[in-house]
Amino acid sequence: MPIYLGLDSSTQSVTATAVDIDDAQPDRRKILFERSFRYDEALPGYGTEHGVLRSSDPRTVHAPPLMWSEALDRIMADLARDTSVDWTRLRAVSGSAQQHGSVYVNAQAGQRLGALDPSRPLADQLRDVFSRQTSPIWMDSSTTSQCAAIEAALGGPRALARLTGSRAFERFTGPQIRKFAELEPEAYAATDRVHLVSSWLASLQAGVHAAIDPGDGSGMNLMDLASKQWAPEAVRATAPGLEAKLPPLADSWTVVGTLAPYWRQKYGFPAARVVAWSGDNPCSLVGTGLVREGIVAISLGTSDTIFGIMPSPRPSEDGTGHVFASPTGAYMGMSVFKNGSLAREHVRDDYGMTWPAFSAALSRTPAGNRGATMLPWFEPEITPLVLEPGVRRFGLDAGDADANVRAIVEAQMMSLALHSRWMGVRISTIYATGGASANRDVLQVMADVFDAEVLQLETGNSAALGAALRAFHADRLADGRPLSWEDVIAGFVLPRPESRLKPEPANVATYRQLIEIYAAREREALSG
Ligand code: XUL
Repeated sequence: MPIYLGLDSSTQSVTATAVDIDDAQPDRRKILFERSFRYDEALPGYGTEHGVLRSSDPRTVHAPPLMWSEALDRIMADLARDTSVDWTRLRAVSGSAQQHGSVYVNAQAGQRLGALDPSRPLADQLRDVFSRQTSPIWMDSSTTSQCAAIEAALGGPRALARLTGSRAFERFTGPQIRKFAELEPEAYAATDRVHLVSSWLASLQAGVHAAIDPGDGSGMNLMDLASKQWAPEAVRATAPGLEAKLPPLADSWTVVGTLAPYWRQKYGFPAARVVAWSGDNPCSLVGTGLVREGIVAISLGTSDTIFGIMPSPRPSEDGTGHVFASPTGAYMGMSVFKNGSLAREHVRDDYGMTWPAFSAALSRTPAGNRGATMLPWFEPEITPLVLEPGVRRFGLDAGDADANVRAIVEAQMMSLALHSRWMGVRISTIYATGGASANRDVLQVMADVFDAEVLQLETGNSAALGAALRAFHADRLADGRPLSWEDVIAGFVLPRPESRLKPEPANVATYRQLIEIYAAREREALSG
């Protein structure tokens, strides 16, 4: 029986999920192995906090690409050490990575990738290949002027959104590349290849420069969403000579190589296929089973995201959301909120609570919070765009711990609902995933605000599972035995029926009014 491995290199941690697939007996498919560690704890030498490096400017947020690389080595070592799994059955590997982050490497990188020495630690062999020591990540919002310049060159935000699926966003890779080229022209000139986190880690696994998949490529403001090729006018408007520095784009199911000798000789893995990596949200789409239109998923992770499949690309007219290519070949609509887990943790810590105490506070307080609301912008926000962070309270006493707990959760859910209206989907069912989806008090607020049923999924890590299932799909395709996406996900991503939460009609009515008040407060704050 073959084993498929999915890795997820996320903002704060790395996770591995391996699945066991018995074709003859779909009911015996199972998750075989799950392992995760946090960068701050496992690799403290990089000095990250919550996986990132901050500066005095809250808009600038980076992370070391060497840390992501070392983390990959570390998790592969952890896998190999687990002798309860017969890793010789490993057929294919793929991965998921935080989106938008860029990795800049010099001309030595190609040769180095092909000659990684199993007798030496991976990190020691990569130290001198980065032409930029730290990578801007999705939490970075420091490129407003570059966004404006790119939009202007392409005929405005709507024209750019029609071409690439999104207007220019500060965290998107194109504006980030432009900033680097403007501020550090020499280092930019010394850059041979600009990878995404996903394509860089795939390159390490395969030992050759790997392609970028259209799912993650859609987060760059550089890809023509219709053709899934680089858009020459966008590439030209971004930075000089960029066309020669971008890896090619290739379908998400492309086999980019086999596990390089480094992994085989050092850890005893077989020559498994390496399938193009993608972004965490595109992978989660597969890992939550959203391979057809109708249902949406909400992931409550470091960022909160809401997404669902779209058969054809319909860019968001109000400029808040994104259309990405889906790794299934269709498209996906998505909105992203930066004040997700870190904002929830902020409130929890400010009031000295544990998670159970946070939940208890939520269940003690009434839906609608007696009209008290919060705009939860602990950090600069992506949706809606807020560059100057600051929490605003309306009729809410900062000293009232319980009311603040309810206020943050209600604010997040109302914001998710408000800023996904552009997708034009009547949401009747939501699959909840990500760390905070374990909290049923939070999910009840979700059900009531959206007036929709909410179901929890079996696995919290839908991105790593999605990557493993993408590896399975691509492996079968490469063998000339393709499977439909329904057959790929069967048996894995079923929501737990007993987890179903139904909206409470009285609460739904409360939120129908409160969301308009929230929207007005948000508009006022943004215009002031
Ligand atoms: C997506 C985004 C975030 C990151 C988090 O556009 O910015 O969801 O992918 O990992």
